[in-house]
Amino acid sequence: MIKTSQYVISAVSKEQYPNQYQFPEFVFIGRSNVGKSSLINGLTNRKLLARTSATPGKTNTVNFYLINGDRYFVDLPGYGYAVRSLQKRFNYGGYIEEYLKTNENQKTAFLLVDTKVGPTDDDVLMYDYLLHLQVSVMVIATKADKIGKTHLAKAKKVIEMRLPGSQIIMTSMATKQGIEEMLTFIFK
Ligand SMILES: Nc1nc2c(ncn2[C@@H]2O[C@H](COP(=O)(O)OP(=O)(O)OP(=O)(O)O)[C@@H](O)[C@H]2O)c(=O)[nH]1
Ligand SMILES: [Mg+2]
Repeated sequence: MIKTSQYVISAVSKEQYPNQYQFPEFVFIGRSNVGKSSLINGLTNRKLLARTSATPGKTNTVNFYLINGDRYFVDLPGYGYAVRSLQKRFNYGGYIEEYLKTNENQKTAFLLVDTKVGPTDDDVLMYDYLLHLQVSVMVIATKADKIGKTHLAKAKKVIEMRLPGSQIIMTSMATKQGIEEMLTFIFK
């Protein structure tokens, strides 16, 4: 369903956001290394559109991708990774907050949580923050390939308990699980 995907800009402040057309935005939020950039590549069926890395902290700007010429995917820096210096954590947090508080275009948040780890305290805080800002949220459980099939239902229950009222899609970029379901949601 995604015919074209195109890198637009890596913004470091809201003045650089491409908001001249009022396109809806789908923003990928979550801990560093949870798989935000990989998910953008999986959805767009491009290997190298968004840069990924095994080392947390790869994405450090607010990256906009134009999808089918009429909506944006927004890749954010991750949060909550202890190894990062305090100043960087604060700065990256600043980018996330500045982005979420800018209300030019309609936003839908994909909050990514690691299927195996479950929602961390930071994820719970972010979930509450998004609800507080009245941004609509879809929870994306990532790396589902890392646990056995028999444990998937249990993992989903843990997410439902930690993030009450959440809608959840289980995904894996290794097996392509969940991509169709996400695309259906994005284009509905
Ligand atoms: N097994 C498995 N590994 C994955 C999956 N998705 C991503 N990864 C790996 O997880 C690591 C981090 O992926 P990224 O997409 O760079 O994560 P990110 O959330 O964008 O990280 P930051 O930009 O640092 O915030 C990479 O080594 C990916 O290959 C998945 O579905 N399954
Ligand atoms: Mg990234």
